[in-house]
Amino acid sequence: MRIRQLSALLIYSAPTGRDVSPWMLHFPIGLGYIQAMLKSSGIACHLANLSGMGAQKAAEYIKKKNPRIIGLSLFTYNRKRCFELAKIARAACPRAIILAGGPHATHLPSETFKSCKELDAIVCGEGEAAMLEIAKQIEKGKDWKKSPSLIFRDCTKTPMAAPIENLDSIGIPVEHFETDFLGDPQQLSYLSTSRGCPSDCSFCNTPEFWGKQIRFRSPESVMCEIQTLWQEYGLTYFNFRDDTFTANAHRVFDICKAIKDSSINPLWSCQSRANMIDEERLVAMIRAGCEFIQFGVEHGSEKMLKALDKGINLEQANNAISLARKVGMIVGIYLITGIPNETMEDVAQSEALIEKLLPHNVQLAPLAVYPGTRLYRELMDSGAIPKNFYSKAKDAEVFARRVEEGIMEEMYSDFGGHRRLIGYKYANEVSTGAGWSYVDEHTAKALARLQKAAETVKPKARYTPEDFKRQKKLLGWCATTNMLCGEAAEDVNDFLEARVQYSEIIQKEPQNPWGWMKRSFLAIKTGDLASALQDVQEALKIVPKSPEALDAYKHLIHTMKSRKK
Ligand code: B12
Ligand code: SF4
Repeated sequence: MRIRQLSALLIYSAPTGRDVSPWMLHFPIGLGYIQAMLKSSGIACHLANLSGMGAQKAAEYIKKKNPRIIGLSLFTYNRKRCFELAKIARAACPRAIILAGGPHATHLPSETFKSCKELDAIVCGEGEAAMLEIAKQIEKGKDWKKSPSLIFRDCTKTPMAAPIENLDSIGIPVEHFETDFLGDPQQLSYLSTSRGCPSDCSFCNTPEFWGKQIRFRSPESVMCEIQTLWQEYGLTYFNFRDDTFTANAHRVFDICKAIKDSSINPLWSCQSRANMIDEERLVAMIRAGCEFIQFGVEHGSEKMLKALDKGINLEQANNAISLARKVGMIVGIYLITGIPNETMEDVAQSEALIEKLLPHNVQLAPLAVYPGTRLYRELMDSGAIPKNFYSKAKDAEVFARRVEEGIMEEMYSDFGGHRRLIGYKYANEVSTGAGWSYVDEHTAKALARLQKAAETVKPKARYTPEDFKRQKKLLGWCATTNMLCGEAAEDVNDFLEARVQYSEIIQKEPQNPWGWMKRSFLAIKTGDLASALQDVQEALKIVPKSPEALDAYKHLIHTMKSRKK
């Protein structure tokens, strides 16, 4: 198929600077899906991650690409950077059509137009069908403004495109990649294999953005993506980031079977809901390499769960986590605090929940107000947040229980017996990954208490040798369990036991790179560099492009050479 002149340049850009989380720099794979759709219809499309790039360099880059359409991916956390970029893009390519898509633009179009005078239109919701139509019309020299899913500055809209029923028809991003400044290939390990969520949590925009009907990619398409990433980028660990990966039991079994039947042995993680999991699914998942599962438990108080419309209760949370612990996965939970009307008694219930459920990992966050959520609308209707809330707010993420400024506290230190002022810190300051926000005193205290509870529970949450024995009896041979058992042994410096566990993986599954890699990393730790080199070379025979194995190999060669000198 003939690829024509560059039709679309799709850009992501996140702010960089003080304490910005590396997650901010992840290129949104949504743009990869749009590229896949355009390119498979013969429309040239390029992706670029301009995060952290200076204005002049960005302008030069965009000018050189000279695209007909410039598409910007607009999330709440990158909105300010995106608006700056639109200005740069307009100056660089005065005749280009500048479009924005993504959750922030979709849910807050008037605020977005007000903050960004360079935008020609916003593409609402799912972007592929709309972008394909726009690009086609432009190629034909016709009026693109009649394409679906558009909203214009004067508030006129075109009808929404129907949701794409067959997600496989879009194509797989990595098979079409043409990118600049993509950065670390490990970010491609985040997979999106479904769209939509049947639940209705008050703080989440997914139901409004993607709809309550879940659409799934087929297991074949998912497997093809994993295999391509394995071969092309050497990825051996994948993160399913579907809102609820486990929603459809049959699909879970099919994906697990496809992984087991394939010639590769990836490890992976996923996210689930406490009411959409059972032992059968968990057993199939861990056997197929799922070592880490996260549940959106959110709170330890039934009253707060209701306030969040979470649609699960504590019994379900308890049951799901007990089952995940029974099969032996590493278990993570998400918890929210700083909910309007939440009291310290409610927070104490979340602490008790942590102690009872024994999660290995707790992701703690103050309740944030995102556009497209019921929480946003309720706070707006009650006057708790102003109309142009997000264009005014200087921070990336705005919390439900916030204060405008933190309380500045002086910090002192002792120098030779003299107390000296060494600087200032802001009390109640919370890093949002893209900047800083201030939460009220209740939220700050709750965060500190829960953080402490999460730390305190860690040693108790660890699986014991008896736990591993029980898990092995339940599962039979399972390389994932051996790996976790080896890691647990390493944690208590029982390197001999760790080696036994990894060696058994090698013996039973010589084609599984994880046995070789783990044993090699262990040997590096214990100083047995010759064995480490042998093992990592075996791993590289299986996954020649593995970034971790290549790093270890280079490190070993370098260290061994310098020791010889
Ligand atoms: C995977 C994921 C991540 C991964 C990112 C991996 C990656 N490389 O993409 C990780 C774990 C790093 C992550 C982190 C965070 N995430 Co996140 N994440 C998701 C998740 C679960 C899936 C994203 C995805 O792949 N979706 C599928 C693709 C197809 O959708 P998409 O990217 O939105 O793109 C489509 C449309 O938006 C639109 N579109 C997007 N851009 C453009 C541009 C143009 C020009 C057009 C025409 C169309 C268009 O068309 C695309 C194709 O249909 C979503 C929830 C969800 N279901 O979408 C949350 C979500 C995007 N994350 C969210 C948040 C808040 C975060 C964090 C801030 C969380 C935190 N507190 O730390 C961080 C930091 C953000 C960052 N930059 O990384 C929010 C964003 C809300 C908002 N209004 O901005 C979401 C929507 C979750 C939610 N429901 O609240 N996240
Ligand atoms: S938080 Fe999770 S379960 Fe709740 S609506 Fe959003 S995606 Fe669905």
